[in-house]
Amino acid sequence: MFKKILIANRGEIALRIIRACKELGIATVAVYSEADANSLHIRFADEAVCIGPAPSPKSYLNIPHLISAAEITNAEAIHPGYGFLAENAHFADICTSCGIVFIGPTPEVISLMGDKARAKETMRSAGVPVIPGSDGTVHSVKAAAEVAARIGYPVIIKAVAGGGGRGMRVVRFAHELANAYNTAQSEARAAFSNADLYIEKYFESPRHIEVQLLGDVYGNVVALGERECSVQRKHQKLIEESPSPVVTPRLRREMSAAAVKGAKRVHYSSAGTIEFLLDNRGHFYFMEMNTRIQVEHPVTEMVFGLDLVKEQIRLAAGARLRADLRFWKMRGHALECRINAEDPAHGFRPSPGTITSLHVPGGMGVRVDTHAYAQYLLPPNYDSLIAKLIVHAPTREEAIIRMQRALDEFIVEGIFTTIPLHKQILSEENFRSGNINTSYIEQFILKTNGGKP
Ligand code: MV4
Repeated sequence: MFKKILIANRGEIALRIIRACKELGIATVAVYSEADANSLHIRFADEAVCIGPAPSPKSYLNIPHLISAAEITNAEAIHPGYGFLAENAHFADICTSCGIVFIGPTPEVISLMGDKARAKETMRSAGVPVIPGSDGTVHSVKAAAEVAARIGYPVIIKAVAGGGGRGMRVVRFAHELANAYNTAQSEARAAFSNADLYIEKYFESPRHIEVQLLGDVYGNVVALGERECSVQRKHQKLIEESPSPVVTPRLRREMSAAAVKGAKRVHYSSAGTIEFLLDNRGHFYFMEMNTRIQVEHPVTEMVFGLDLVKEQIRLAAGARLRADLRFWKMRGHALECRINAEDPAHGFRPSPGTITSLHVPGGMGVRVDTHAYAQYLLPPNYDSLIAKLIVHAPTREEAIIRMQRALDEFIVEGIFTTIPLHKQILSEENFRSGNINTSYIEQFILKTNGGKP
């Protein structure tokens, strides 16, 4: 096992990784930008190294600075968390060349899954159902029009280097195709320095359901149930849960088997997630694979009673996947609300500043993953997640009641947060009956009252 790990991240996930390391008896090195000098991850790590000024490209994305910090502290491995360099194949490759273990899959797999068209082709050839569309990329309006005519409108044009909702264009009629194609191409070139596009059948209001995976370097892969992530706004998830209210034991077996088959095909060797789109007929299709630990991993942890970050670290150290994991069963229901420093009453505008007072909920079945504390000055430079409130209860109904109780106890003063929005969603009838899809927020929350919760 590693003796010392450097955490190339900040915020709640840096604390989450430090906690796992402490329980594994591994020493930790925090890195921080000048804007994060008063952050908790520095306090709880054994050592801390400043890696540059506030803007991420100069600090948390600065590969030479991170490698130097690992070298001067003798860290044997780097945990990238999520975001920043977590899915950067070049960074994973540099770590390996410098004799530092990158805690994640191989650079080859990161790079393959980062190309959404190649990822899809790989999954299709492994026998995983994929969304009907172009074979690989399309290189002209004419080629796109031929695919669209074959699969039928509406279609969606996506950037191969996109993902997470960036660089997409929905096309409802043939006469809109040329314009959408050219716009998508320019946007993709500007945003990702890669203009390649692919095209697929567009599903209206699908559900977003993802399967958690763990794989080892010996070819063993296990699926740990699904997470329902349909409650999102502009591709930012707001609430996640496990299990999904619509996934039956049979559908779970089918999705898990497909996800395991796909992961085995690429020799996947870490914690990872396969995202599926579930249509209104109950058919599921591969969408993307995320090669990192995800923000919403705690809902899976709560229903399995398993520490995914500890397992991910053990796997990176070359451990075999625990053979008994295949037989573990999900227990109860977990919900996660993302508490962001944003004002939902004013278009979710960011709300940085000082948290003047803070009271965090507790009690049975309540978990709060946060780096916030009273008098913490939230810097404006990074994402607005300040806490993840996770509850676990025997049933979905009880989990919802427990979440309402915990949200009522959560007091954050000095900044605006998404807490009032979460209270509104949890009392809304469609959410309570599990009638949610990717249009849920636009349909039932924002349309009803002009965005004011
Ligand atoms: C789609 C789709 C409908 N049809 N693809 C958005 C994020 C990226 N992972 C892919 N996304 C979508 N792809 C087809 N063929 C609808 C979405 C989508 C979505 C997916 C998951 C979660 C939220 C979403 C919100 C809007 C659209």
